[in-house]
Amino acid sequence: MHQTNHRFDNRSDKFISKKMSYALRHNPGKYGLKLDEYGYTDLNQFLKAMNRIHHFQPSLTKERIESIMAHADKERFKIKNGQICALYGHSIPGIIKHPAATPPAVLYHGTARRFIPSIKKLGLLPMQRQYVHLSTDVQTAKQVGSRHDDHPVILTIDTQKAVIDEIHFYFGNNQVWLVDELPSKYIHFPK
Ligand code: HQG
Repeated sequence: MHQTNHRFDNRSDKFISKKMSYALRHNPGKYGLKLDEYGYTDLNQFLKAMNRIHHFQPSLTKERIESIMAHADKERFKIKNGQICALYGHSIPGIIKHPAATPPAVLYHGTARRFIPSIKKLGLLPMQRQYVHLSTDVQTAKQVGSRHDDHPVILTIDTQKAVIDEIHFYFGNNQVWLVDELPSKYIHFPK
C-alpha cells in the first residue's frame, strides 16, 4: 500500500495533472471529495486526498499545483478562495454550472473523420462529458481533434446564428467554450 508504483513517475507534472483531472472531472467520490455546483472543492481537502491516494513524493502542495498550472499547455484548473476546480471536461453525474456568456462569433471543433456522418445526422453531442467542447481558434481545434484522428476535421460553428436561436454557450477558459449540444444546422462541414 505504501509503495510507489514504479511503472510511471508520479512526480511528473503530466502524471499529477492527469490525476487532478480524474479527481476533479470524473471521480471525486474516489477521493472522498464533493464538488459544489460550480465544480469547486476545498483545496486543503483536495491536497490531503491526492496525497493519501497517490503517495506523492514529495507531498503534493498548493505551490506545486500552481507551478504545474503555470507551465501547462492548457488552463485546466482554477484556484480561488481556498478552493480548486476543473474549468471543463466533467463527466460526473450532477451537472456542473459554468458562467453563461456571449461567445465569439465563430468557434471551432476538431474531431475525427469517422465521427462526421454521425455529427451530420445528430449534431454535436456531449458524448461522455457534460458539455460539447468548442475551441476559439483553428490551432487549438486541430490539437483537440488530433487526440482522435491523425488527420482531424475542423468544424466551424456559427455561434451568432445559434445565439439568435437562444442556444446558450458557457465560458470554460480563453480557449474553450461549452455548449449543451449543437444541431448540425449551426455547423459548417469542410468540402
Ligand atoms: C465526438 C481535452 C459521433 C466529438 C480537449 C469528439 C478538449 C460525436 C468526441 C476537451 C458526436 C468526444 C474535450 C456525434 C460529438 N457522433 N461523435 N453526434 N458528437 N462527437 O474527448 O471535444 O487535454 O469527450 O467530436 O482539449 O475531443 O483533457 O471531447 O471527437 O478541450 O484538458 O465525440 O478535453 O482537454 O471526445 O475534448 P471528448 P473533445 P484536456
